Order: sequence, then structure tokens, then C-alpha cells
Amino acid sequence: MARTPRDDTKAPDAQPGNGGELHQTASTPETRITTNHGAPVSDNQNSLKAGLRGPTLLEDFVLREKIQHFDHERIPERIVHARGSAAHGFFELTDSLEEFSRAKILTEVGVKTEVFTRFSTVAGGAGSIDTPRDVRGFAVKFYTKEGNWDLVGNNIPVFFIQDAIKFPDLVHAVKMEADRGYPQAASAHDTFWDFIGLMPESTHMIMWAMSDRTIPRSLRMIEGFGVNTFRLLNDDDEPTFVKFHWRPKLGTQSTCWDEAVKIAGADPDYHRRDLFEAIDKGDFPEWEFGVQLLSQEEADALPFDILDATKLIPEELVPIRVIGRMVLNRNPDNFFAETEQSAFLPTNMPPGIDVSEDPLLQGRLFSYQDTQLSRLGTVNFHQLPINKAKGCPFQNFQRDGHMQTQVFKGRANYEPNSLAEAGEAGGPREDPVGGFRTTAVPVEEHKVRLRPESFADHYSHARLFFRSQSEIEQAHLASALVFELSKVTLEHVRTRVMANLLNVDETLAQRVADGLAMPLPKASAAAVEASDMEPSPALRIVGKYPETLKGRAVGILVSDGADGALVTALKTSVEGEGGTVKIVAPKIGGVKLKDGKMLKADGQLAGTPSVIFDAVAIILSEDGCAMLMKEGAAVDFAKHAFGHLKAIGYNAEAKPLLDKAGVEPDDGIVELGKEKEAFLAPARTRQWAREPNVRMLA
Ligand code: HDD
Repeated sequence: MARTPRDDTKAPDAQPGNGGELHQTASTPETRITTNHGAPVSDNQNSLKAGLRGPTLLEDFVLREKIQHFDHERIPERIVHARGSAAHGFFELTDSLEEFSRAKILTEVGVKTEVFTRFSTVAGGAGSIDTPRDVRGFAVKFYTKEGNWDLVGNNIPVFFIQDAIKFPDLVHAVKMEADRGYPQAASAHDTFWDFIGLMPESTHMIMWAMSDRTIPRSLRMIEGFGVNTFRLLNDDDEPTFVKFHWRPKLGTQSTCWDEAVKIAGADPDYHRRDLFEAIDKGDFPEWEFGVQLLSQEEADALPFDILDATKLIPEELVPIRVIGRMVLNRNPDNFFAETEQSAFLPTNMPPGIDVSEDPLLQGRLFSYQDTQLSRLGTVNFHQLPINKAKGCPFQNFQRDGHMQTQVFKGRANYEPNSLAEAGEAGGPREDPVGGFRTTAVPVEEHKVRLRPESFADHYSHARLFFRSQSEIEQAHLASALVFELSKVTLEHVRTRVMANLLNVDETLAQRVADGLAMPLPKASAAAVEASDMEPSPALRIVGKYPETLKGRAVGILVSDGADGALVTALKTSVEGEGGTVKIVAPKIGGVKLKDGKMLKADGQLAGTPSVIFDAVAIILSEDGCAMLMKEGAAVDFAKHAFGHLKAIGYNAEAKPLLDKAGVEPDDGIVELGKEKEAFLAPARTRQWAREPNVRMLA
């Protein structure tokens, strides 16, 4: 029999054929690799073979266990909201709602409650890009003293459909088409718009979906909404309707569509990276938490039904009362264990918060629990550390099942029991006072499969949204419709959507028809004619966000021979205001500055285009500029910054590059080294006034 040339007197990595010299070895139980069952592993480089060049042996349980575990690493991704990023943090109540709710999370001012918040896109798979035009999920798990509260919302306050029974149709229509398997993470295709055209109730949501809200600049800059109407219940079980709102401290900010498309190529993980890096460097994102409260009488007096999730309550009618704040201050340690395995359930509510009869919400109450069973594979998913109720004990008589991690003691696995009388542990008991109670809503009608008349107006709110937008935002919305419908190959689908748009606003429909170069059809028959509501400027985003460098990133493109003092001065000013600076150079090792010093680069030019920054500066030497004028990536750096309405600072030597890129002078194009403010002021915002010069909007 052939002997393996093993010499037990030598260290394992000195053994012949051990595969690599760099691996390290361990000798103590604390540091050594083991199998999943604890057996120490002597060699993690080579499988067990019959002879040096022979076949691998079935007997190799170390190999089999490792490969088998790897083969099963994936779990089914979420059917919607598969692509997501999350962070830990806290919620702090600043104003008590004691009068309306008995939930401790809404009454204990100053108490900090742990949260885990997951943001997501809706349509794409888990590996899809971060910047498609799409709704963003905004799901918060509060680990309260009275059980977990999951507020599973979106960055848009309304939804596509009124009844949960249409959810599978909506999702099938927007996802990749059934036969061809594309497009991924994109609503611009036939089946989505076919469904939308046939579902007038989706028109209001479409206005939001085509607005800049669906191309956010950062997850730190999106609003959040509970969407559905919920109820609060006070100590006397008196109900109050409530809508939940999150408002980002950095303001709601978006990218330009062309920019979002280019970011998709430059950095598919743009939002995930942005969130992770911001938290990593201590720049913690924060949101205000607000509520709109209304009584049954106030709800009855509104000209729309608050149980209809395609409607919103304008802030001008019912103001938002800010009652708390959320700060995200810790990145997950492990993406799979936390972000991927987190399971949000709209049914997770502490006593004092309750659902309404909104038929969309009612369906959700079933769907999420069901989804978690298929995704996480066991009824015990609530025991995973990320899902576990950590603000309080959880205890009941539910037992066993796949992956049970609790070791229950004693005989009491049923209730009622009288084991305590025999001196044994009897287990927990129901709490009629402190326990969850449901609002006693009267129900006395026939069972029907119908929608109420009060759900029939599909256009007034869509009109309200469109007419409340600024001129720039209206142009973006119309252009987004033109873009999406231009990707629709079925002409009758485009026509039907335009017929619906006519019920919203004739000028909007006309702009879309012009943008498509198609005739405007007759308006579709509306179940209820749209009425004019008072515009709500609160629904805009342009002009509302704070002009600040906080949370924004400035990219400085440099070349050999560049003026280091100018770079340093700029970096200091931007960072002084809370902005981030990244040095971009033709080579990652950096550049040799005019004074002979080396300046390291944070990114290499080809992989760090201007689309990932909010403003840029270009500081070059004469030779450096001459060289970069022959580099497409450098020309694009300036050209795209200009096209995406960003401030561009430059030194005189860099001017020829700007000229080649077609950069025309305006308030956002600033020669550096003069007054500091000249560059910082436009860098704090976007140059909207430039847009008509760079883009044909619908
Ligand atoms: Fe949903 C996930 C938000 C309607 C069924 N939904 C999911 C997530 C968010 C939302 C943010 C991701 C949670 C996470 O990060 O894990 N969904 C909404 C909002 C809706 C809505 C704001 C409208 C008001 N959803 C909705 C309906 C149904 C579902 C009507 C089904 C009847 N949603 C699901 C689901 C998901 C989900 C299939 C997929 C993964 C998951 O639940 O955990 O159950």
C-alpha cells in the first residue's frame, strides 16, 4: 500500500503538497477550526484522497459537511422587497400620546427603544441594483417592552391597489416577464403598464412612482409612511385613527433619472454602501417620527375613505404631530443573520396599537407570517436573534417544531393547568388588563365581495398630487411617464394609460402624448369624475430639503502637478461643514503634487465617476489637463457632473477639460481659490436652473 508522505514531526504547512504557504495553524481549542459537531480539523486545505493523485474518499466527513453546508447557504429571497439594506438604532419618544394610546412605546417619553430598520427596493431580486425607479420599503422593528412592533411601510404614503386580492397580480406584472425573465428591477415594460392601464385605482400611486421620490439620492434621505390607516386604543379602549410618518433630518432628496441609470453601472450597491459608510464613520442618519390623528367623526367628514390605501390625508387637513425620533447608529455584524433573516410582520403590534379594516392591510395580516414560513422554513423563526422580542420575555405553550432552540422544562405545555398546586411550574397565564385587545368595531352587514362607493374616486388624489408639485417636479414626472411608456411595445397599452391620465390633468396627458409622438385618445370612463382639491405644497421635495453639505459627498479629481494647497483648503472647508471628500486620480496610488508630495487617491478615475458625488472639483496641472483631455472618463467626469446639475469647482489649468466636456458657465460653475462660498453654496444643493439647458423634458 502506498504511504502518504506525511511527517508528523513537521508543522502542517511544511508538509509537501499542503496547498499554499500563507495559511495559519492553531493548536488550542479556542482558536482551532472544528466541524459543526465540534471535532477539531487538522487540515482545511486538502480533501482526503486515496493516494496523492487518487480519488477523494466518501469517508471524508470534514469535506462532506463543509460542502453540504455551503450548498444550502441560500434561503428563498423575499418575493417582493428582496433587495435590502438595514441598520440597528434606537427610537426615542419626545411627546406622549397617552390620551390616545396605552402602548408604552407611545407614552414613555425619553425612553430609548432598540430598533432594526430595513430599507428595500420592491421589484428586483436580492442581487439587483440599488437605483432602479422603484418604491422603497421602510420597515422598522421596534423591540418594545410589550413585544415587537413592526411598522412595515414604504417611502410613498399610498399604494397601487385597494384590495389585497390584487397583490399577486400587481407583483407578477411588475417583476420580470414570465416567458423571457426580464427586465430585472424595472417597471418600464409591457406587463406592468398593461396592468396599470387596466387598474385606474393605481393612478394616484403612479403619480408618486413617476415622481423623483422613486430615485432617491440616499436611503438616509427618504421619507417613510405606514401607508395603511391604523388605530390607537387608550386605557379606556377608545379608538383614534392614525397614520404614521418618518421624516429624514437630511431632507428628502433625489437623483436625476439619467444619473440613477449611470450609478447603476458605476456602483450597483450605491445605497447600501452609502448607508454602511455613513454609519461606519459616525454620521448617523436620523428621522423624525410623526402621526396624523383623527377621530371617527373627523374621518367621516373627509371627502375620501381613510380605509382606502390609494388615498392620503393632506397635512394641510390633518397636521403631522412629531412625537419622536429614530437614529440608526450601528451596522449589522452579519448581513445574512440580521438583514436577510429579519422577518417583519404587520401583525406585530403592542397593546394600544391596532389595525383598521383597510382591505389591503387585512390581507397583509395573513401574508407576512405565511411568507416567513416559506422563507425561513420554520414556525420558530421568531427565535432567531434578530426577530426575538428582546424588550420583554416571551412565553407561551407553543412547543417543538423545526429548529426549536428553547429547552423547555417541566410538564406544563398546556393551559389551563393546575400543576402549581402540586408545587410544579405552571407556566404563564393570560392578562386581560395588560394584554392586547382588539377595537370593538361594530360589524353588521351581509358578506359581500364588493368595494364601497367611497373607494370609487380614482383620480382626485392623483390630480391633487400632480398639481401640488413644483414646475420642475411636474416636468420630471411627465418625462418619467414618457420614458417608461416608450419602453412599452404594445401601442394600445400606451394609449390606455394616456386615456387614464386625461382624467388626472389634461396638460399632463398632452405632455406625455407629445413626448411619445402619439395622438391623445379620449379620456377613459371614470367611475367618479375627479374633483379639484386644494393643492398641498407639502407634497413637493424640490426646494424643501435643507441646503447643506452634511450627508453630501464631493469628489476632487486631481492630476500630477496639481496644487496641493488648493486641494487641502477645499477638503477642509467641505469636511468642516460635515461633508465627505474623496480624491479621484488617474491611478489609485495617487498623484505627485506641485510641491513634490504624494496625495493618495480614494478612487481611481475609471471606477469613481462623478455620478457618485453631489458636487465635484477638478484641480489639475497644465500637463495633467492635457493628458486627461484624451481620457474619456475624465471628460465624462465633468460632462456628467454638469448634466446632473452639480456644482463644479475648477482651477484655471483645468478649464480646457471643462470646455471639452461642454460645460457652460452658470452659478454652479466656479473657479476655485476665490471666495470660499462661491463653490460651497452651489455644492450644498442641485442646480435646478441649469436643467432646461441640458435636457429636453416632457
Ligand atoms: Fe408588503 C414585504 C411594505 C402591501 C405582502 N412589504 C414587504 C416589505 C415592505 C412592505 C417594506 C419588506 C419588509 C422587509 O424589509 O423584510 N407591503 C408594504 C406596504 C404595503 C404592502 C407599505 C401597502 C400598504 N405586502 C402588501 C400586500 C401584501 C404584501 C397587500 C400581500 C397581500 N410584503 C408582502 C410579503 C412580503 C412583503 C409577500 C415579502 C417578504 C416579506 O413579506 O417578509 O409578505
